[in-house]
Amino acid sequence: MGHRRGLGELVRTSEEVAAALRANRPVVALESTLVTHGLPWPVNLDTARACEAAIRAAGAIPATIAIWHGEPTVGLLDFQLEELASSTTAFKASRRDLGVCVALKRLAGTTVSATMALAHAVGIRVFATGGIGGAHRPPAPAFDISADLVELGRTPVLVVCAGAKSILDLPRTLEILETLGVPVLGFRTDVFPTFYTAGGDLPVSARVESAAEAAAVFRDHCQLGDSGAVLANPLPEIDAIPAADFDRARQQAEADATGVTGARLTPFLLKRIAERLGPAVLIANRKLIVNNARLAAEVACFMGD
Ligand code: PSU
Ligand code: MN
Repeated sequence: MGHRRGLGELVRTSEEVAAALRANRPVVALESTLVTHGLPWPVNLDTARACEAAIRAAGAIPATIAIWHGEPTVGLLDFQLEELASSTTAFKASRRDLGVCVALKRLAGTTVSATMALAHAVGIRVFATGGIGGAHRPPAPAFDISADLVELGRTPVLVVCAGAKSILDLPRTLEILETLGVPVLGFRTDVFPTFYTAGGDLPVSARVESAAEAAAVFRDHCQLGDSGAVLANPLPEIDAIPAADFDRARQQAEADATGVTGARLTPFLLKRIAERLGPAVLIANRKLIVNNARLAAEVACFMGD
């Protein structure tokens, strides 16, 4: 058994992303489980491309991350993105699955936890997604807690998201983030956003008013410790889904989810809810993901060296 190689040695970085990192230009990581498991074809591909375009328009370089037939890849090329988006057999890789996917040469979308690990391995500090995973609600087991939270507790990457969906136990999710030392910053909001529904009544740990302020907070946070941080960016209320409609769909989805456990639970609930609520949720979902990509790029531009 040789010495343990760093995660970074196994990672393939696209030429464009590698050049940007060498030149200290702003780079934003994007995850790919929302492409393989979160959104249906062809909205998934369209959303992924729109994120990359929004990041470029804001002056940063996008780095979509996935496992490409066994290769952890930072900066998917467009043909790779298209194959991933149209695949019906791609895996969902969280942090623990990285070694499995490499050794068994799998094609996989990476979750927030796996994407954070790969982004950090190559030196990317800012990452955009739709929503983070968290602690599930009953009847899921009390210990069904996403690896996203654990990774946030140990990897210094800023995750820009629209909060988390209320399929999760949001109070418990926020308590776990506090326990793990993860600041939850509200972007021009005092409350933790609830993805594509309006409202939310749980406080964030601090509010920031600008991308520059978010970058300053994250830089100082990293000087003082090793954990990540969340920047929660609410979807404008005008685009949001009424919370009562969402709750009804959630309850029906939970009733249908009997026997669905583990990594399948989150995609199952999201798919059922989207089916019940119709095209409005896809429009809202796409919009918030692209909003987050844009904000992440703005923050990355203020991160400096
Ligand atoms: N939340 C969403 N859409 C998603 C996900 C979460 O609204 O697509 C994905 C993300 O990739 C997240 C993962 O990292 O689900 C969490 O899965 P789990 O709960 O199995 O850890
Ligand atoms: Mn789980």
